[in-house]
Amino acid sequence: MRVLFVSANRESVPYPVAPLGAAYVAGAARNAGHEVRLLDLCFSEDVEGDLADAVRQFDPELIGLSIRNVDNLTYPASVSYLDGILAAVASLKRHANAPIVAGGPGFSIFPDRLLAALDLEWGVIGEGEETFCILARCLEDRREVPRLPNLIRRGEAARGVARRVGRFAGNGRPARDLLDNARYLALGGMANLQTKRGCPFGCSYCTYPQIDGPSLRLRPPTDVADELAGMAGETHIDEAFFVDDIFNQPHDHALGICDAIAARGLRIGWTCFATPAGMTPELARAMKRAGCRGVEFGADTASPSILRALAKPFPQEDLRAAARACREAALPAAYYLIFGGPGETADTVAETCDLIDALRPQAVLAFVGIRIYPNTPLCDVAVSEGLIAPADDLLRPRFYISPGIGADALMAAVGARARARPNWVVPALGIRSDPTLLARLRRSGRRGPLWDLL
Ligand code: B12
Repeated sequence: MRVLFVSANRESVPYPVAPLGAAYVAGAARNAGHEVRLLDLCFSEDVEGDLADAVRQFDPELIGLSIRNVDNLTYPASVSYLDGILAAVASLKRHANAPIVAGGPGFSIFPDRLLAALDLEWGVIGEGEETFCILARCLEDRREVPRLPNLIRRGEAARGVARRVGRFAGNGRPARDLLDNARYLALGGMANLQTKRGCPFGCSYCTYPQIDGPSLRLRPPTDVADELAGMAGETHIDEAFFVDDIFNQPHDHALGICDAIAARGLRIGWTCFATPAGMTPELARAMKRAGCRGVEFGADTASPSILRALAKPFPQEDLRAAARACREAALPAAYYLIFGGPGETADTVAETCDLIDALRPQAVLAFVGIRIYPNTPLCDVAVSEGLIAPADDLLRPRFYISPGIGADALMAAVGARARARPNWVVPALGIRSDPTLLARLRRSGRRGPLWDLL
């Protein structure tokens, strides 16, 4: 079967991100015997024309649409990408007769809602490889499609869909030859790869377990190091980002990955998301040895009461211990903060800022207001506090800000702290996140995490 994959993402902030998820599913489809192409709309200057050309040249029998982002998560400078996605789908329908199957992280948060909005029959929630290939085979053979894990059909409720918990990507690799690596690298993007899938934590606002499933599926460390070596060798990638929800859990798996990378002696720098929970000095040293240029901790807050309100899986003390571990290993550490959670007040904001100062971070990336996603405990809190109504459509971004402080006072408090510190980035308030500065940094030829370049 001729399968055309289309990656709808066109965002270039903080830098353009290659469609790794689509490349994984395309790789699996190719391994299953299908002929595949990938149209990446990221750099397209004429979306309608490029879609029409791709359809005319390839005449696809099936289309896989990858929806990574639906909005930019940034209050008050919120941007929804929905209109662009709707236009791409309308254009695909105009030019092609083939069925369109949607998937991707953005899709997986709103599967039933997006199938209805886009008027599509099929979608895949989370990991796509195996489900997409079985669906493709059924459609090709004109057989009835059985109920499959991760597969959702228009009109079905996402809650009723069983989730796949098997092997990581069926042990396949992404079809990296379909990605325009040179272009992404030239624009300062970090190449992406993954060591595991799944997130076992239950942070109250977060979508990761919904997208990747709550059960961890780990890759053998040598397999990851081989892939990284291949990326360095074949495509001259010198900076990578581990796109795991959390790199440093389970601890010994992360340690194994670092040891396997160090044993290869690769000259490739990398960055990752991590949790302060269980971050040991041993792991920080191993990460440094393996080429880690910096670690981005998803702290969200440092106030004990807000840590509890957000159901973060660590106490404040873990933040101190993680910072100590990184400092001793000379591993730069940045902290993501999200201000405005349930119970936030001027005092808890100050508490967070004071502790973060004490950690002497390399950088702080702060957001104000928390994106409310459906089927999360935070959504229930927002409903119970009357901030949203149960029937509100959350596909268009809505944000939670604690009534205990309010949006204006929160932005003033965070803005004052951030402006007084040279290493705080607050995209919502335009603090050290001016798009022209970011673009200049990206093109400067210096590589690595942008916060390290600031
Ligand atoms: C790592 C990451 C980043 C890194 C990326 C680094 C890099 N070099 O790649 C950084 C920090 C740069 C980043 C930035 C942003 N991110 Co981000 N990011 C993630 C994260 C944690 C993982 C994404 C990933 O690569 N996964 C690994 C790949 C292999 O998996 P996948 O894409 O999900 O693909 C699988 C399935 O989805 C499915 N699939 C994918 N495509 C298709 C297609 C078909 C047809 C099918 C059937 C299946 C399918 O199968 C794939 C393989 O199993 C996700 C959260 C998450 N758990 O998904 C957020 C996430 C994708 N990001 C999000 C957002 C919003 C952003 C930003 C806009 C934030 C901002 N304002 O800066 C930017 C946008 C950047 C850009 N240019 O697009 C949101 C998107 C949801 C939304 N509200 O729109 C997410 C979901 C986080 C969240 N809060 O919920 N991000």
